[in-house]
Amino acid sequence: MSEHNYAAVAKSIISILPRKDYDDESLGPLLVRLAWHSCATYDMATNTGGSNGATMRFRMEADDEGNSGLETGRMFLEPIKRQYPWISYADLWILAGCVSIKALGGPKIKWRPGRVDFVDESLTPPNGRLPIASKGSDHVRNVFYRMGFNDQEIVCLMGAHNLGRTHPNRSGYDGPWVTNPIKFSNEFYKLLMTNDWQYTSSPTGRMQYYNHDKSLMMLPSDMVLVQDKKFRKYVKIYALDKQRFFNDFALAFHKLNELGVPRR
Ligand code: ZEM
Repeated sequence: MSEHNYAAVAKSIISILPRKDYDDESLGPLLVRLAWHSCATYDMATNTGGSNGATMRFRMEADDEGNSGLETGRMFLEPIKRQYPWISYADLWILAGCVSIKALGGPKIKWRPGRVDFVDESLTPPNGRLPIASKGSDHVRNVFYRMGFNDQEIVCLMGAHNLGRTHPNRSGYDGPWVTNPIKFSNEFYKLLMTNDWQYTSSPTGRMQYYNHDKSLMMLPSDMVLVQDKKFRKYVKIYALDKQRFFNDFALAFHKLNELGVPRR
């Protein structure tokens, strides 16, 4: 078996994405969220957390409330890890996110391997670094500024909510953001700009926004992007210019994937 054949791993990941029995028939969105949460613990001030280390393998991070459901994503990648035992989990999770975005019609994300799996469990970042969907613009800014992102990058990265859905048995929220949750597009921004949103309780009692027939949803933290004037400016830009969104997203997602990864 040849090592470092990341193209072969990518191909194998693409082959397991379609699944008739799962959600909207693709594992892609879940794997994008797995990659995102493996990065989203990063703290620039202490250079801790982030995708290097694959610390979500450890109980404390796996059990962080925000990571609910991601054990399923990690489980789906186990056969790939067995097929290519030389790849680190840390690289595999990020590669799976990049490959899924492209396979679902999104931009090509620049990929760099080199992450390692920590053996020392004490290097696991503390719980509570992930963003909380019920909170407002201050919280959203604090979390993303802590990672080193600016307002434009925040709005851009949130465009990943063009993919997938919220699950009552995971986060307590209910429904997809867009009409085709397995096609990467800028529809999320277009929908944010409409007035079709009612602040209502989900079946589990979480407060969220539904459209008129409850077929689509927004999290309170998504709605912040149009309530806050500085964020709203970028929502408008990305709603009107899909190509610009794709270009900016590819840069921001790559930056996310590199946070805390030691590079020579
Ligand atoms: Zn999400 N996200 N996210 N996100 N996310 C969910 C689902 C997905 C927040 C959040 O609380 C939630 C980013 C930013 C933020 C994806 C990607 C990215 C869910 C639903 C919640 C509650 C989980 C469930 O029930 O299954 C918050 C508060 C965010 C920032 C303020 C960024 C940035 C992302 C990538 C770049 C994706 C792809 C999903 C869909 C997962 C799936 O299983 O379909």
